[in-house]
Parts: sequence; structure tokens; C-alpha cells
Amino acid sequence: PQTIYLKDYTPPAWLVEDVHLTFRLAAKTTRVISRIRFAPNPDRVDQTFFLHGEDLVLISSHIDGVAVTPTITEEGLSCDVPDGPFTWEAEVEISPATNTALEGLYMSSGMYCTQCEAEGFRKITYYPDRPDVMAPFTVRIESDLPVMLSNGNPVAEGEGWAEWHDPWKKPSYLFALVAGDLVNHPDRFTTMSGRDVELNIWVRPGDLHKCAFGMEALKKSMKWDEDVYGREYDLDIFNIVAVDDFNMGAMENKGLNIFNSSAVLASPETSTDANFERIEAIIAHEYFHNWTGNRITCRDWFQLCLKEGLTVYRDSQFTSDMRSAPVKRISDVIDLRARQFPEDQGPLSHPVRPERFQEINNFYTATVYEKGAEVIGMLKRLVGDEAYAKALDLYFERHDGDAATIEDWLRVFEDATGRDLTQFKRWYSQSGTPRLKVTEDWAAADDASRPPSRDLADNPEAPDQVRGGGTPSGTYTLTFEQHTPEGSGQTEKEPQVLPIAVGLLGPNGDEVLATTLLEMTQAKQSFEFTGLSARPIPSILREFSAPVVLERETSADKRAFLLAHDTDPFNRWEAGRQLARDGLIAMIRNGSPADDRWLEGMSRVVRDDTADPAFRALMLSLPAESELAQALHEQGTTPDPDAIWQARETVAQQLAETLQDALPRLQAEMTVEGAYSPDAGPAGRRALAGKLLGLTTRLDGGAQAARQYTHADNMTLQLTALACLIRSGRGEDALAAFYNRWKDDRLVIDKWFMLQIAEADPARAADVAKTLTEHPDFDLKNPNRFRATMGALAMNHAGFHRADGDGYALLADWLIRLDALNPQTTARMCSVFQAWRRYDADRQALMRQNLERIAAKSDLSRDTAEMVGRILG
Ligand code: DPP
Ligand code: ZN
Repeated sequence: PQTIYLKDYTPPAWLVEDVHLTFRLAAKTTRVISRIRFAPNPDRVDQTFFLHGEDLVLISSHIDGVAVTPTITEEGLSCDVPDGPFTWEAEVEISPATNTALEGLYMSSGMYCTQCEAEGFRKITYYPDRPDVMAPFTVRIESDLPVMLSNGNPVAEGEGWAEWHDPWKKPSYLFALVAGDLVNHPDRFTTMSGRDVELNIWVRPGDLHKCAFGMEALKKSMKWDEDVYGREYDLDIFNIVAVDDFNMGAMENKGLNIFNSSAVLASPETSTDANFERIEAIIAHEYFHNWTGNRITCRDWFQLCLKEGLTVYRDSQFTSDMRSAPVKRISDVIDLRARQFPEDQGPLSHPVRPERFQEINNFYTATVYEKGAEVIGMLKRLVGDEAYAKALDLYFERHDGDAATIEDWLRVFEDATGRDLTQFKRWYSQSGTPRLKVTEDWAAADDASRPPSRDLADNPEAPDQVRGGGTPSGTYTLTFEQHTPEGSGQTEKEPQVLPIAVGLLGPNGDEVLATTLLEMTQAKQSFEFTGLSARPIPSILREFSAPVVLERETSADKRAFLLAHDTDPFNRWEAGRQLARDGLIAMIRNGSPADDRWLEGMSRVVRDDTADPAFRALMLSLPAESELAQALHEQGTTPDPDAIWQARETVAQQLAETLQDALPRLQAEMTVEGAYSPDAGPAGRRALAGKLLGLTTRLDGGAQAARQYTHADNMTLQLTALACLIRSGRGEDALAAFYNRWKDDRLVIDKWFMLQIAEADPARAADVAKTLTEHPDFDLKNPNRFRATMGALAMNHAGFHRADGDGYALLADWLIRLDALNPQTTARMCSVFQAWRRYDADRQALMRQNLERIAAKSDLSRDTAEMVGRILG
């Protein structure tokens, strides 16, 4: 397969002035008739006329009304064309009913729908399918289905047809079409300038009761983008459609967002608090794309982070405003460490703006999205809120209607702030997670006149900054050293610009220096703090101000001190997390008992009724098994998945015993009375109650969980109880009852599949997963069901890594089967093997063998071939 490079970008030879498409829908023989007005690009470097096209049957083609015979290959067609503007017309035939890749035009539960990002439009008709070719689209749909939708505004309709016009020029990846027997949940929104917008969520008839929450989330998003970014919606109508078979979460097609039904449909009976929060965030994300992605799009796919990093950043701001900012930040960091760090520290590492790819679908990654959002957050922290707002205004003003680049984005910040961002740009080009080492030094008041301490003497540069001051007093120095390990073909890594938010606490726990931003730009750099009467305890990297691994030799006592006193909620949580992590690692490596300071700290935190219950729930969560495996690996110990699992069990059991007396009272306090609400307040109480129920289950064998399961009147309580019952080995009856209750609800049955695998005893997880693949409801073609089964197996760390290799073999078997149907979902799931080199020789051999078995499959997709190739290295 061919590798495509960022450095090879050339402008399109031909631009599109106008597109007219007619769809004659038929399951296996849809006709697509295109009429496209082309004009030469004044910036072109060559004149080649090439249209992308895949899996199309060309029926006829004309240029300015004259039949032509183009040269057709697997990738598209080329043709002799006039020197100046001309009209291209073509008729092609496609087969939506047999399109199992879910890319292009396909069918899902009887409806027609599309997914064109990144390169799906070329499976619909011949077109310059690249994001820097933008045009207004007019679309006519012909079918006997009652609902026919496309982008933009409806312009006309009649018996068996409907016509839509999108006045905003857009790239083909934002094209969308939906037709089906659908019903809508309608609403309206008046924009800040008084435009009245019709809103709809379209679903299959049985799902109409699951739309209200998504609609509220949409209206909140529209309002928030006006209030915070000054961005107004720009069409008369905004449609969302729920689709059951979908590779991603959702898609921001102009005026016609298409959602995986799991990312929009919600009801208290069928959705958990976590589902509600995720749905709100995804609706916001896709809506925010209307400006960051659609009005300003990407010049080429290497610039994907331009829209995704920024839009993830925007949706995280939104969630912080709607809910709790500290809880959102902690949750985001947990996610970043669970998904992005392993990616950036393994064979799939790539820069936030990749420089090469074979299949762009493989780069919709945690690095592009989540690290991309971290980069925006750092930029905002460095320039300040006001300058950020000014730069964003300039970005929208200067680039509206453009297909832009990261260079454009950074130039806006340079122009708005006068700052040189040359070094900062490394965050886009350099892969890997920087490691940041900290050492500290203290010179008491009476030796303030002595020469700089040893740490400083080592440093050729004088310390950068002096803080505080006034009366002669002690000087405290923090020295940072940053280093990014080599990876993704980059051997020489340069220092990054690191915004390091620091606070200092006095020995009595009072804050003696409020959060202060240190700007690190060198490989090694010292910062001095004066005006201190006693040696402070530092709180470093508050709010996780940079996506780095902080390496700090510090005592458990100091961590316990920060856990008790830090004013920064993130670092308070972090101190508890580090204590837990260090304790677990000591237990795994030397059989040490659980750390009393952690147990005491947890006891205090969980009872602290001044703290948000959602925050307390996060405090009680132990580091994931995969996170511990990575930590052990970094410390030179080969991780043993069974030992990791056992250590977490032991520690959780001890925590339960430590909190035993307090549990009944705390649980009673967290009970939520009255009608269910998915708001942050009650959801946080349920989250803490759920953690407490997990602990109680370790003491009562599941008696309370069984009662909760029976009486639960919402999915959060029901599913929490079910998980506890499965973990305690008493899940069988409840699982059977759950299935009977919910067998007609696909989204709930996904939970049923997932939970029993993810929560299974590791020794049995692969067997449970295998049995479920034989269940009549297992459906290889439905990505949600596939992820609920195989993704859940991978989530069960010790179960997936079972020593006999059955977990690996089962997953590989199914990936081989799925690749023939759906390359995109197959390729993405291959990443569960990415950390294979971190395990023991036997497991490594088993994983390699299974990866090679996938690689050897005949007709392996380009998607999967690239992923397996990169993982094997
Ligand atoms: N649908 C994906 C997202 O919104 C790709 N654009 O991030
Ligand atoms: Zn997005």
C-alpha cells in the first residue's frame, strides 16, 4: 500500500463551483447522478483531472453534454478535459444494502444513511474527494420512503422526492443523506441575532421516548457557543439522526448530524448517568464542529487535529461549565492516561499532526483528539484567557470558508498576541510523552547569602524566575528536567514548551503561594521562590497543566499531606492516586501490605461532606490494571496480569474493611430521593453510592446489591448492582432477568454483553466472551455489539492476557472475520495489542503469533494491514 506524506501536499488542479446530485434509492441498485461545475484552480501546479471513486459502476459520463470515456482504476478516474471551466455529468450505480463497511451510502435497520469522513464520498460518486475542494451542494432524493434528508435547507418536495440545498460551501466529507421510515422529536431555537431554527432528532418509531435529553443538550450547546465563542448557527434547520450501525460515535455533517444511536438516545430506564454525560458531550462536540470543522475545515487530513483537538477542547469546556470543572478535568486525565499515553509510548506513537499515513481512518486517535485538545489547553494557559478569546475571534474572521492548516492556526495566535510560537509548534510535530523530572532545594533564611545550591550549580543557567520576596527569608528552588523518549522514527527530541502550574503549601497545610504558572522552555530549568519562612511542600502540575509524566521522588508522607491539604482538586486527587499506585506497585513487587496512609486518606476523603460526591467517587477509584502494567514496565518489572489483578482485589478488600463502619451511613447519605435526573448533582451521589456498594459487596457477598437490583428504577442503579453481583460470583439470575427485561432494546443488550465479559473473573472472561459470540444476539456486523463483546474482553486486562493465550486467539479469530466486512472497526480494535512488548516472553510470543495470523489473512484490508504492521514494528 502507498504511504501518503504531508510534505507532498499540492493544491487541487480543479476547483468545484457547484454540485448537483440526484439519488434514485434502491437497496442494491441505487443510481447517483452528478452534475458538477469545475473550474481551474489559479494556484494549481499541474492540470491533471482526477476524480476519486471506489466500488462504483459507471453507467455514463459527459463533459459539457458530450459523452466521454474516462480511464478507470481502482482508485478513481481520469479524463481529458477542456482548458477552462466545464460541467461534468456522471451516472453511477452503487449497492447500499451490501455495504457492510459502513462507509459511503449504506443501510442500517431499513434506513439509508451515509458516513463520508474521511474518504467515504468516493464510494458514492466520482469526485475530488479531498477537504480542500469546497462547494455548495444541491441534492435531490427519490424514493418511496417517508423521510428524506440531506444537508442545508429543504427547498422543495413532492410525492416520492425531496430536494435540499446547502448554501455553505463544504468539502465532500461533510455530505450526508438519510432516508427512512423515521419519526422526529421537534423543537426550535432562536439564535442570538433572532434567526428561528427548526431542530429535529430523527429516530425509528420505537425510540421517540429517548430523544428529549439529546434535544436539551443540543439547545444548551447552541446557546453556549453563542455565549462563550460568539458563534451562531447558520441554517434554517438542524437535524440529528440516530443510526444503529455506525463505526464512530457521531458525525458533524453540515446541518445533518448522524449519530451512533448509543451517542444520542437516552432514557432514565435504559441509560446510565455516564451515558447521559457522554451523550451531552458528543452532541455538543458535533454541534461545535459547525464552526470548528465545517465553516473552517482542514486543508488535508494531516491537519485533522485542527478541527478535532479544538473541538474536543471546546466540548470539554462545555462539560466543565454544565457540570463540575474539577471532576471533568480528573476524568479527562484518567482517560488520557488510559488511552493516549499508551499510544504515545508504544509502536502506534505519532505526532498530534501526523506526517505520513497509509489509511487516514487509522489516525482518528487519542493522540489527534485528546492530546490535540491538551495542546489547545496549554496554548490558552500560556497566552491567557483574554488573548485566547482574541485569537479565536481572529481565527473565525480570517479563516471562515477556508480549508486551513496548523500553521494558519498558530499564526492567528502569533498575530493576536505578538508571541513567537516556533517552539510551541513542536507539540504538533514531535511525538511521545515528555517525562518531567523535578528536584527541590531549600536554603533557609540564615544561609540565604550562601552561593546557589548544588542543583543550581549544576545548571549553567541562572534560575529563571524569582517569586514572592520582601523580607530576607528562605529560598526554595524547583529544578525541572524534561526528556521525551525516542519513538515513531524520531530519535532526537527537542525540549517542549511546558506550562507548569505550581502552588506551595506551608508545613501547617496553608497555601503560601497560590497557583502560579512557570513557563519551561529548556531541557533543564530552575525556578526560585523567595519570601518563605519555612520549607514549603510543592503542589506541581496543578490541573494537569501539561500532558507529561511527572517523575518525582517523594515520600508517601508528602503525598498524604497533599491529599489532605492541597487546594487544587486535581492535585489532591493525584496525590491519592499516586499513593494508591505506589502502594499497589510495592505490593506487586515485594508483597508489601496496603499503605496505611492511603487507607487513612481515603477514610478521611470519603467522609468529607464538604467535597463533591463525584470527586469522592473518583478518589476511591483505583488505577486501572493496564496503568499498573505500564508503571511496572517503566520500573523494569515485567508485569504479571494475574498479580496485578490480585493486588487490586486485595487493596479493595482492605479498603472495604477499613470503611466498614462508615459504609451504611455514607450510603444512606448518598441516596437520591425523587424523580431521576441525570444532572451532575444526583449523578455524583449515585457515583459515590456505586463505589460504596462495590465495597459493601466485598463484605456482604452481594446481599445489598441483590436488593438494589430488584428495586432499581433507573439503569444506573440497576447496572451498578448487576456489576457488583457479577463480581461477587452471584450474577447468574440477575443476568437472566436483565436479558428478559431488555431483550428488545439493542443498546441495553449491548450493556448486557459488555458487563458480563468486562466484570468476569479473569480466568473465565475469554470463555464468557466465546459463549456470547454464539448467542443469537451477537451480530458481527453491528460495531456496537462487536465492541460490547470483543472490546469488553480487551478491557478485562487479566482475562485478555490469560496465560494460555485463549483471549488473544479469540480476539484474533474475530478480527480476521470482521476484516472482510468492516475494515475500519477491525483496524481500530487491533490497537488492544499495542502494548504487547511490555509482557513476558511467553505472552509476547502468543500475541505476536496472533498478530501474524491476522497479517497473513488473504485480502487483508489496507486499514488492518497498516495497524498490524505498525504494532509488530
Ligand atoms: N465524527 C467524528 C468526530 O466528530 C469525526 N469527525 O470527531
Ligand atoms: Zn470531532
